[in-house]
Amino acid sequence: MYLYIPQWQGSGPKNDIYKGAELIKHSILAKYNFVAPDGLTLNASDRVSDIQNRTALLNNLISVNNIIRKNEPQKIFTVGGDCSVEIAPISYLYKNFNKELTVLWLDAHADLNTPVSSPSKTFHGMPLRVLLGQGDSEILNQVSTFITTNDVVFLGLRDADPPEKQFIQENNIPIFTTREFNYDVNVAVKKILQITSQNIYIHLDLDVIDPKEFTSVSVPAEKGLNKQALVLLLKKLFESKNVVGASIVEFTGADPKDLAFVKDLVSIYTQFIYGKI
Ligand SMILES: [Mn+2]
Repeated sequence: MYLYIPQWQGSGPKNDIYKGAELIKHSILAKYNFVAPDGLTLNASDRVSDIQNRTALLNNLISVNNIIRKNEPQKIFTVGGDCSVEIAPISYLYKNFNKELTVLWLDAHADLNTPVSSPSKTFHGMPLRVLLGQGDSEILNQVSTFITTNDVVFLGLRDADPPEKQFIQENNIPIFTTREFNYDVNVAVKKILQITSQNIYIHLDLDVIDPKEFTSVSVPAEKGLNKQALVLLLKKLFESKNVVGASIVEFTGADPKDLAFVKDLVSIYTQFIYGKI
């Protein structure tokens, strides 16, 4: 299924991510069969229990769970929205594929904070930790199955907070750096294919891309992936693995030129997820 989730509240006080999602929707998604969850709130809410907009985010997590459970899809392609929109899709797919799923986290950030460790208290820095079973208890109650640290591979991570770095080290989570990737994409891809399971989920926060090539993100970080290398990786993954889910998240739409690249990405995903449309 193709899910459209323009939730922005995980990114902080400004709704730039909502504007970016709407731009993608109106410019690109019209010809595909995207559905939005019922009951999604696009309002801000208070900071509670060290999470900005917590009430809105908890409500939206329940809404996304509902639409997925009602449809029971085999594959899910999600266009966001902020990074935290993927908690429900990833947890569902992990359960559906009997825990045989590698979650490939393409992101400048680790998204491994807890409400206590998070410097910003924004929820888009926490979704991977939630998927691993740690964080706000009411939010965790809405997650049906937790993944493990053995199921995660980072790609392009370069801006992790100290507690996140410690967590990654303690749990030996592999990281493919942008340097080795941009240096020889074929070698890096080969290694990624070797250490991942046959079923793959691709989380794609657009801030994994180098800000010199793509600026329309809310938390840019220097020295990112080349767009060309990213496209090659995605194509190889779709050719070699069973990609059961994927996302495009964190687009602000600040530079309209970046929309063309998002269009290319949507086109790659939709060609492979459910075949050609
Ligand atoms: Mn990020």
